[in-house]
Amino acid sequence: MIKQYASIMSRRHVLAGLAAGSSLAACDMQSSRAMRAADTHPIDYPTVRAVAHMGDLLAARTGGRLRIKIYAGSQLGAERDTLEITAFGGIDLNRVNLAPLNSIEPLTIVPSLPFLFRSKQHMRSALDGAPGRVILDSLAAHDLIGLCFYDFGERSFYNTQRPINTPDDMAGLKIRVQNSDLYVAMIKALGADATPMPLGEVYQSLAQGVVDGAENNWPSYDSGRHFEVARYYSLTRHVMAPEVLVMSRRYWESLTADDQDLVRETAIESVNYMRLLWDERVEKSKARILSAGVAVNEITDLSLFTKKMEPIWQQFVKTDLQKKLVADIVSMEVGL
Ligand code: GTR
Repeated sequence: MIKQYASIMSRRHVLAGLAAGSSLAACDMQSSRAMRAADTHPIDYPTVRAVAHMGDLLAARTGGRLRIKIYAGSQLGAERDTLEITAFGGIDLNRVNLAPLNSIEPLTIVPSLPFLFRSKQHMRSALDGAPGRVILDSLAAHDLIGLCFYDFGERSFYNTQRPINTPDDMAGLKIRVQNSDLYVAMIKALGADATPMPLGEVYQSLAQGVVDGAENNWPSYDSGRHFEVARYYSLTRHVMAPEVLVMSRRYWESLTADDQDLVRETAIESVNYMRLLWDERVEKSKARILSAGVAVNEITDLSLFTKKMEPIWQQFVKTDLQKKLVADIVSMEVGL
């Protein structure tokens, strides 16, 4: 309780500081302070290190005029809240998953669809190419400038009760999801109950039985130490939804055109750096989880899951633009 209170107070403290900072005149923004960046993950996580790398590149190329200060580990709140703050300009840079953007921008639903990408290469090609550009650009209407996507890996289910081999094994399980109707629908389609909650609350909720399970990639299952309490990890690999780095429109518009180019350039450069870190981190997390004795199982008949989730596509892909994006991504020819 005391710990919780302390964390609320320290978040208030940080947010109060940000609010004071956001009253700075726009033209003073770049010269007077570092860009404030939020991430839900701890400081050693690949997304955080990638944004730190972008900050190093920016500082090196501008003699320290453009810099990034990172508030990692959900210091500024859950992703949904930090996105709102970013949209009104209280946070300059924010690395989030696409899920909390699903209710804000319908195009972000597309890469979040279950079983959309056939491989990591397929995901990378789609996001590095025209489909990715269209999605990043769609965020401007919401006062967010989409800078780049980062790799995500694959989300699979973990729980405290039993291995999942077929959707029947999910019946009655309470599964934590991100704040997104799409994720709620996915869990329901598999016959389980969905409980949306911020990432920071998952460990405790698993330990106390508030939820029976959750779904995430190897690094997040590891990093949040969820594997200590949820000892079954079943490799459904149902979603490969990417991470995204956005800048507040307010900060973006305070930059000169040359600085905007530099921000875009360094963000893109941070993607390759992140991918190296990511691939390494997936292997490390996997090794740590396996050596901790977690029961990990492959799914023999994945089609049982894909069939159950098929109606989700019809339910969430409604606009012509979404449909075109889906068709463009599905028809991409890429090696495995
Ligand atoms: C992680 C992702 C976070 C957040 C988290 C969650 O894998 O990197 O941005 O979406 O999952 O489940 O809340």
